[in-house]
Amino acid sequence: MADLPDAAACYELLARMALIRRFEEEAGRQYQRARAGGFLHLAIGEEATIVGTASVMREEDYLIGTYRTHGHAIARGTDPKRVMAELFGRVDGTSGGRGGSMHIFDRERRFMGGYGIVGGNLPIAAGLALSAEYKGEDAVTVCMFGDGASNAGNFGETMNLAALWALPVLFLVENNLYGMGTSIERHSAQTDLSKKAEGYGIPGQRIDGMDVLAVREAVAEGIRLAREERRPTILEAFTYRYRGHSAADPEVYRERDEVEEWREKDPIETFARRCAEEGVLGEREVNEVREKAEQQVLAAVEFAEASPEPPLDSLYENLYVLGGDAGWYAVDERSPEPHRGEREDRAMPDAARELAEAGAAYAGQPSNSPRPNPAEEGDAQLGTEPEVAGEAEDREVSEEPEDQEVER
Ligand SMILES: Cc1ncc(C[n+]2csc(CCOP(=O)(O)OP(=O)(O)O)c2C)c(N)n1
Ligand SMILES: [Mg+2]
Repeated sequence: MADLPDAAACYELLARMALIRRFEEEAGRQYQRARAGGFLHLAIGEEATIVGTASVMREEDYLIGTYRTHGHAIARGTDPKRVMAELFGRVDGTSGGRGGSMHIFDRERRFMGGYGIVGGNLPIAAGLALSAEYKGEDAVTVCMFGDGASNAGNFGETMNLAALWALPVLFLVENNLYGMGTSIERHSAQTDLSKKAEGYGIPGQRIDGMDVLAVREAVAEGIRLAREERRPTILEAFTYRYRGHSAADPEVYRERDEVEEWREKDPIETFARRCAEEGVLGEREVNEVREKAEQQVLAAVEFAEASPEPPLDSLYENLYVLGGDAGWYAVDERSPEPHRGEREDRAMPDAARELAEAGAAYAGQPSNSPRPNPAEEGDAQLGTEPEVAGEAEDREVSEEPEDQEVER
């Protein structure tokens, strides 16, 4: 077990984790109140992986993540007020209110997003690392993504180029055991994700993502390898999200007991307890950390509420369209039947099966006539969002796809 750093460093680690936890709880509440719009993916439970990583990065280093990255931006130093304003769709948000929860971005702090496309951030990370190499900079890129993303085609393409071109990049898999409602045993042929490094001749290591110090130590070494030896690494951090995949997740794929077991390893509680036991932080400091987090988050909500919505005449700013045939198309193809080797006939809970059947029935509707385009129907003015890949999938998890309002 890694030794505790000095009191100031322990205080900072605890404060960041507590702030992110409180921020995300509040984001969930504001989503229920329909103040935060779009989709919302919370990383409650994953704070040690996020904070441990960011804590050993230099200012010049790049961090890039997925759609579950409110905490990543805050860990990088982005003001929680601007993150909350982004969730509220307001002009003072990190993306001017245009991106929402999945697209937090802060170029100044070199937090490069925020991507709704699973695995979409991987090649971009290689590009960031290549640009640093090209410009002769010392910056290292840290790329964080989910266990599910490690199956994407561009995972292999990115790893190959990163290894081949000796790019200064560290890949960190946030293995929370699920890709949406699909457990790792059902989505990855190789469940030891650190072994995926072997095929590219780069180091791979598994770490305890619930232990902020273990994450710090391994990430610091991975960053050193990238910076000094131009060697990419894959780290697989075991972590867990206590909440559903997104706010619209009935969670039929896991048992309550499993969530409770992980809560007992809570990264914030265990770290606070250890700091107290070893006499590095007193009860006063631990309470102070919580109170400060509370105040910062309430101030963030107040700020977001007071920030105006983008003016209507700015609707077409920052947009580009290729060609004239813009439109949205969805492809729904799924079967409720078990796939060979999955043994779902035995292991699949009834509720999960009913859900799959409902999905298949939904997809089986006649699709030879084009799906309505919300822009053409005029719904766009009413605030209906166009569907992008991530959102379409999210909605399938909900038993009643149209009822997103009810889920909030
Ligand atoms: C290319 C692509 N395919 C499918 C989706 C739908 N989708 C959104 S999140 C997700 C699961 C990803 O799981 P994982 O990589 O483990 O990340 P986690 O959500 O657990 O953090 C899927 C399949 C998407 N957004 N993009
Ligand atoms: Mg996952």
